[in-house]
Amino acid sequence: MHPKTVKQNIQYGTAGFRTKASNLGYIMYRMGLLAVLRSRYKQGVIGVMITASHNPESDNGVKLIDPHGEMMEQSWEELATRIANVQDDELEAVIKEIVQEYNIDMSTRVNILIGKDTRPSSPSLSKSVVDGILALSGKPVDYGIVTTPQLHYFVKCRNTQNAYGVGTEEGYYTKLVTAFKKLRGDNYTNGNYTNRVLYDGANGVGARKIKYFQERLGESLKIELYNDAGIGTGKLNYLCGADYVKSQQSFPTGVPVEPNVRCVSVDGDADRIVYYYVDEDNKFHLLDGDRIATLIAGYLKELVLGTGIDLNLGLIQTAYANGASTDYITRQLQVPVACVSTGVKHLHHKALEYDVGVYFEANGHGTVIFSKNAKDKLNEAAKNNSLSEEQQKVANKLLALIDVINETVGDAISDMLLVETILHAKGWGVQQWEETYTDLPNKLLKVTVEDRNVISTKDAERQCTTPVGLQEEIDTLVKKYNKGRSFVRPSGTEDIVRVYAEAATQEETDKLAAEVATKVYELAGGIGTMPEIPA
Ligand code: G16
Repeated sequence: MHPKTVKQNIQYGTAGFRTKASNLGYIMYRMGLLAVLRSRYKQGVIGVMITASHNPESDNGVKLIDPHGEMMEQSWEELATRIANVQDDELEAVIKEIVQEYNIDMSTRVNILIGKDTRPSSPSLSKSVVDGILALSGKPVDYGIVTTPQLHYFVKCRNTQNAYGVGTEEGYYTKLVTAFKKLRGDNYTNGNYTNRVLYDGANGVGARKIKYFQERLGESLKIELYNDAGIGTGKLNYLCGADYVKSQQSFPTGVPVEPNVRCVSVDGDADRIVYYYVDEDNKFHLLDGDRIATLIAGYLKELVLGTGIDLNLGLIQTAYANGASTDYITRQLQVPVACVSTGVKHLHHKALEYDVGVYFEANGHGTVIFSKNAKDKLNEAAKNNSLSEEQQKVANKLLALIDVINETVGDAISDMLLVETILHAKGWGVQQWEETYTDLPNKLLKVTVEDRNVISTKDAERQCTTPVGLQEEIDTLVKKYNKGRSFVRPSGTEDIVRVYAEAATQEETDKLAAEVATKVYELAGGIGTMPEIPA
């Protein structure tokens, strides 16, 4: 039914398979098969999300969700790759091999939850996933158009028999909004904080779903929606959305420019968010994932101290984190920081080591997870009369805050509600938030090369090991600049190499980024136009 149409092997990337939508039919069918195997192996409900998130509208992709609601365990990525790339006439044998290797009981009936974003290609790809699930006698449960984090939430709810929350869209909105309103109380403004935010929906599913929040939040948070174009208009993520705003460091199209007003952009499947504003001089200010992480970690640390409970809190970043943010977190907030490779799967995994694990990528992808120990202790503290009234109050506040958070994965809308809650509690406007530290100027560039796999990295992607000589060139360039830092890595979602640079001034940063990009072009088989170095 779904023959293999592409000769070249496809790679499992940062967040599953992602490529031109027209090449994905057979991959989706095969991921339907894999989801059934995984579900039987784990004896739990699995999710399949059809989305290419921040990529252009013509791309699509698939993300697999494990029973706890997190991304599929990495050890199974190799199986996904094996199934995706095998020839049609060998597919059945490979499935049998895996069933044997993992001792999978094929008699159980399993539920696979399917969600999709608003891409025009998503309905037919979803049909291919359904065919794959049915071929192995699994039961597809179609949630239709939902955000990626919603599907993660539904999977977790199903696997906890709704203990985590009610596994429906209504259940999701009710959980988040009830907790948000409880924390906000009757005073919607506080000090410099105003209850108004301009929201860029990236012309995707995040625009659709925010409407349900608008209805339920009412005056408690006035969200003005922009970039809500219909399906198939070609406008998804185009000149707007979280990835555009972060990588271009500029204001998106379609959102009115009002000085000093808080704005947010989400991406194509609403799992990332960035904040920004323009000042009176029309200067653009970005508050990205690093800023969100520091705001959250600082506030949580205050609350944890306020309860008097001993909980260990840590923050997880990637090499893209601005050096100034890491400095601020370690020195000022005194919160330990770990650095891992790009991809929420890596950050989430590391965050599980803490009682309170805050993780964020600079691109706005992140959340907070609380250990069972932390939740048990907080629940005890909230009822423990030997603690002071204030300590009990703070424990209750933290418990409500946990309900605003989608712990399964980065969730743009839940993150926004969390940031708004913290700003409200502190009485901060966006400027006070920004004043906590000064970002080092930074720049992201993309270089197209013949084969991005010629670049390999180590040390959480901060050093590149091949092509030979490239790291030495980067080291030499970095040394020329005050506070210079740069690294390169192959993207796992786009067919390009990413270059990151930061330095003391924007001018130096732009130069360093372009020089490093040129070295990548020369040593890693660049194609197309050569990067230009500013004079
Ligand atoms: C995905 C991952 C993120 C990652 C991003 C870019 O996000 O979930 O963790 O930061 O891709 O990855 P890369 O630099 O490898 O292209 P999304 O929002 O596109 O699904």
